[in-house]
Parts: sequence; C-alpha cells; structure tokens
Amino acid sequence: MMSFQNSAQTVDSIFLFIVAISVALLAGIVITMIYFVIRYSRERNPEPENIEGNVWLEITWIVIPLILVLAMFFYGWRGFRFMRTVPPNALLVKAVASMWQWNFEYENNRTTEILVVPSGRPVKLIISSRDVLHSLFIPAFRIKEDAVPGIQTYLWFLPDRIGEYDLFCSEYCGEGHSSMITKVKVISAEDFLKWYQEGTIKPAGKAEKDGPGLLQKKGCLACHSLDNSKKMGPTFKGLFGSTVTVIIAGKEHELAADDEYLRRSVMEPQAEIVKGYPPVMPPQKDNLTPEELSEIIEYIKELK
Ligand SMILES: [Cu+2]
Repeated sequence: MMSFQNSAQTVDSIFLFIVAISVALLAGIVITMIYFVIRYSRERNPEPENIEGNVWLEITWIVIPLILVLAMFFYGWRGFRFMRTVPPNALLVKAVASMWQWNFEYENNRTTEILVVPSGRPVKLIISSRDVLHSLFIPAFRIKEDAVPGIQTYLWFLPDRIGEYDLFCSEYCGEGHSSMITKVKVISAEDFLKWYQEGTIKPAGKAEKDGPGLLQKKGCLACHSLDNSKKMGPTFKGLFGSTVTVIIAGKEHELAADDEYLRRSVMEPQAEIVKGYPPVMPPQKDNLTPEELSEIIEYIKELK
C-alpha cells in the first residue's frame, strides 16, 4: 500500500506506478506481436485457420487490464484526495496574481514577492487573481493551480527541505508573462519565526508612508522601474515634470507630466499610451484607494 508524505512524493510514486504498468503492457504486447509474426508467418503456417474464440483468453484480457486501470485510478484518486485535504495546522498565505507579479500576504499583513515558508510545517496557499487567468506552479513540489479572477482557489504543500525553489506562472497572461517568476524560500522554523515577527505591522491608523512598499504591494513595480531601468512600462524616475509623448486615438501629442497626468495614467491608462510602449496596463480603479493613489503620486514626484 502506498503511503503519502508530501505532494512531490505522492505525484512521483503514482507517476512511477502508471509508467511501470504502461511499460509492462507495452512489453507484453510487443513481445506477443513479435512471437506471432514469427510463429504464424506464411512459411511456417501456409494454410490459414479459422479460430472460433477462446473464453478463458477473453476473460483474461478483460480482467487483467481492468485490474490494472482500476489500480491506477485508485492510487490516483487517493493521491488527489491527499493533495486536496489541507492539514489543520497549515500556515495560511494568500497568493495574489496580477499582471505581472506574485504577491504573498501573511496573516500578520506582511507582504512579499518571494514566498518564505518554514521547513516542516504545511503551507496553504489561497490563490486569487486581480486581473486575468494566471496559474501558480511550483515544480519542485509538483503542485499547480489556476489563479482565476473572481474566485479563490487553493493548494497546500509540505516544505520539508531547506532551500530555494522556482515558482512561476504557467498560464500565458500577456506581454510580461515570462517575468512572473519568483522563488519559494524554505528556511528553518526559528529563522521563519524571526522573519515573520520582523514584518508584524503596527495597528492600523499609524501606518507610515512607504512609497516603494506601496508600489511593490500594488504590483506597479512589475512593469515600472524606480531607477530608469527598462521594463514593460515607462520608468518612474524623473517622470514628474518631464514632457512625455503619448498617442491619443492614433495621433502623437506632447504632454507635461504633472499631477493630473499621473492621475489619469493610473486610472485610465488606455486613454493616453506613452509612445514606444504596449497598451497593456489595466485601469487601477479597484486596486487603489484615493489615499493610496495620492501617496503614490507624492512618491513619484520625489523621484527626480
Ligand atoms: Cu501570469
């Protein structure tokens, strides 16, 4: 009887089981076929014979494959149940997908771009999407689940080996799809506790202003840089007060990047597309409160 410890071992053992049965069937069929080709060739068997049937042979080739496929189903189903049943002591982390980055939110409100988890404790990811379909894939743990706008999906896994593993989006979600790659960092339970406590945020109302943190949390930095480096969208550095060339209804216009311009380009990004960039930014109405928008704009103004 197979027993399951974690998702990788579950998937691998069932996969191996199915491959082993497939190899046995393949070998059985090919060996029989070769035997028949030689044994019943025209030279050895010049007169064809009419065979009426063989009850035991027919029962055998029904019953044996039936047992094999039912065994594959049985283990597959048990493995599926194991992987969909979250242990009660799991650490809860929200995984939020957006074009084009992952954000992980912990119960103490700490938000990160890398998924940091303690070794030895099951982790439940509650997956959602801010815009389009994405899919969260961690090959090392053999787990994958779609991020679907409007609903929550989930996954769980047991990180039992310290190290860093790839995590990426495996559902094509537009221009920046390939940059939706990050890491799962598995650290010891003590290190995790320290890390987790560092991120405990003071009670609401006393929130400190943190421009880069907010830009990061809201997903802006997936496409906009703060240091002039090239990304999917224009950099924020030196943007305020500059002159930008935008395309409005197919025609080029020169605009001053003032307060109003920044507000418009966040709330209705499709109205004026900066020349040389793809028209891919979604409107941020539901993503930002008016206070957050003001905070972001104040911060961009400082980026000379
Ligand atoms: Cu994606």
